Amino acid sequence: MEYIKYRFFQKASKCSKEFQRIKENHGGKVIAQITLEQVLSGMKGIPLLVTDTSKLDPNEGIRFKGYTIDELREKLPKISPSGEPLPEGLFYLMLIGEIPSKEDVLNLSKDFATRAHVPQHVFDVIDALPKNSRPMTQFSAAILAMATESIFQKAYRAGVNKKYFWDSTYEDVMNLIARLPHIAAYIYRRNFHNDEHIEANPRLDWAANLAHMMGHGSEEVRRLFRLYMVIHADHEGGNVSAHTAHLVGSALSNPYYAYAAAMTGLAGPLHGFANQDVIHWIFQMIDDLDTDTPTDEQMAGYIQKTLKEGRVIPGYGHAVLRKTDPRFTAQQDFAERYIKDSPMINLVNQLYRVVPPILSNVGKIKNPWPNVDAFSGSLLYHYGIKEYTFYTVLFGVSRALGVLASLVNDRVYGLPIERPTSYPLQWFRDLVDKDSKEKESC
Ligand code: NMX
Ligand code: MLT
Repeated sequence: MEYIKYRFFQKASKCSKEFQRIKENHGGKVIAQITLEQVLSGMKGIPLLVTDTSKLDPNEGIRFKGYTIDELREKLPKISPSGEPLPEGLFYLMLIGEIPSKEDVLNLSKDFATRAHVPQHVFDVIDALPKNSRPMTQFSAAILAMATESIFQKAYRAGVNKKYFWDSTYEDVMNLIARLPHIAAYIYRRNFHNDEHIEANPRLDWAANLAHMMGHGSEEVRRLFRLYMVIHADHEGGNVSAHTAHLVGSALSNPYYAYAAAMTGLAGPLHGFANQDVIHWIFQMIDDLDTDTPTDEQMAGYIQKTLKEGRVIPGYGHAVLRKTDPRFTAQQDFAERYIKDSPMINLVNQLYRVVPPILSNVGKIKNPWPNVDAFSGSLLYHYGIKEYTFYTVLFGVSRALGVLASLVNDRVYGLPIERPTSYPLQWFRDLVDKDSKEKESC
C-alpha cells in the first residue's frame, strides 16, 4: 500500500509549499472582521481553520473535495453497480483529492484488513469498565488505551526530524482506522449480545466487516453501513469533533489521543449524541401520547411541550446549515429505495412535516430543518439494530475517516500549535460601555 502513501505525500507536499508561500508572502493580509456577536455565540462564521478534506455551504450542504453526497454516491467505487459507495474510496478522495479506481479502493480495504489486529489490553480496558458505562465512554477509553501502539509517539521520542512527522502519523492513522470496526463491534456484542463475539472476515470491506462483527451482516445492512460511513465521515473543520482532533493534534499529541478527544466531543448531546437522542425522544413521545401513530396535532403538542420544558428538539437545527441537511435527504432516499414500510421511518418523515414550521415560529432558531441525526437512527432501528445508546459509536467510527485524514495533512503542512487569545468579561464590557452606570458587578 506504499503507493497510496507515496501519492498522498506527492500531492500534500505541493500544497504544503503553497501553504508556506502564502504564510510567508501574505501573512499581513486582513481576511475578516470579527463582531462581538460572533465571539459570544461560539465563534460562528470566523474563518480560522485550514481544512482541505471538505467544505460546508449553509444552503447546499457538504462537499468532499468538491463533490456533493449525490455525486459521491454516483462516482465512488462500489462492490456492485447498484450498491452504495465504499467509504475507503472517500478516505482516498479526502487524502489524495482524486476519485480512486475500484482497484485502489479494494487495495485499501485489504490494507485495512492487514492492519486490523487490536492488542488484547485494549479489550481488557473495555472489560474493566462496568457494562452500564456508555458505549462512547468505552469507545473513547479503548482508543486511548491503544495509544501504546503509536508509531508517531515512538518516532518523536527517538528524535525524528519534524519534517517527517507526517510519515509516522500516517501509519498511526491507517492502523487506527483499520482497528475501529473491531473495537466498536466488541463494545456492541459485549453490551447487547452477552459478550458473544464474532471473528472479523478479512475478505470483507471495512464497513461490511463492522456490520458482520456486530452480527448484522445481511447484504442490506452492509449496504446501509457503507452509506452511513460515507455521509458521517467529515463536515469541514469547525465542528466539535474535527476541531478537537485538530486542536489536540496541534500539541503533537499522537493520533490516538487526538481522535479519542474528538470522540469525547462527539459524545455530547448537541453533537453526535443527538443521533441516539432522536430515537429516545421519539419513544418518550410515544409513551407520553400513548400511541405509536400520533396525529400531526398530537405530535405538534409534544414538540411544544419539549420546547416549553427548555429542551431542544434533537435532530433539528444546525450551527452552519440553513436548509435540510443533504445527509438527511440521502438517507431518506435510501429508505424510499430499499424499505417498503417502517413505523419508525414513518414517524421520522412525519416529524419532518411537523417540526420545521413550529421551530420557525419560535423566532430565535436559525435553522428549523433536520440534520443528519434526524434520520440515521430510524434506518438502523428498521434493520434490527435497536440498541440506540450505541448509535454515536457508529458516527464516531465514520468520523475517523475525515478527522484523521486532516490530521495527516496538518502534519505535512507543519501546522503550528493552536493558541487563540482569551480575555476576562471585563475586557469585553469595557469595549462596549466603559463608563456605563448600569454595569452589574461580576
Ligand atoms: N430545538 C430547540 N431549540 C433550538 C434548536 C432545536 N432543535 N436548535 C437551536 N435552538 C435554540 C438554541 O438552543 C438557541 O437557544 P438559546 O438562545 O436559548 O441558547 C437558539 O435556538 C439559537 O440557536 P442557533 O443559533 O439556531 O443554533 P446553534 O448554532 O447555537 O446550535 C445546534 C446548533 C445543532 C447545537 C442546535 O440546533 C441544537 O441544539 N439542535 C438539537 C441537537 C442536535 O440535533 N444536534 C446535532 C447536530 C448535528 N450533529 O450531528 O452534530
Ligand atoms: C457534524 O457532522 O459534525 C455536525 O453536523 C455538526 C457540525 O457540522 O457542526
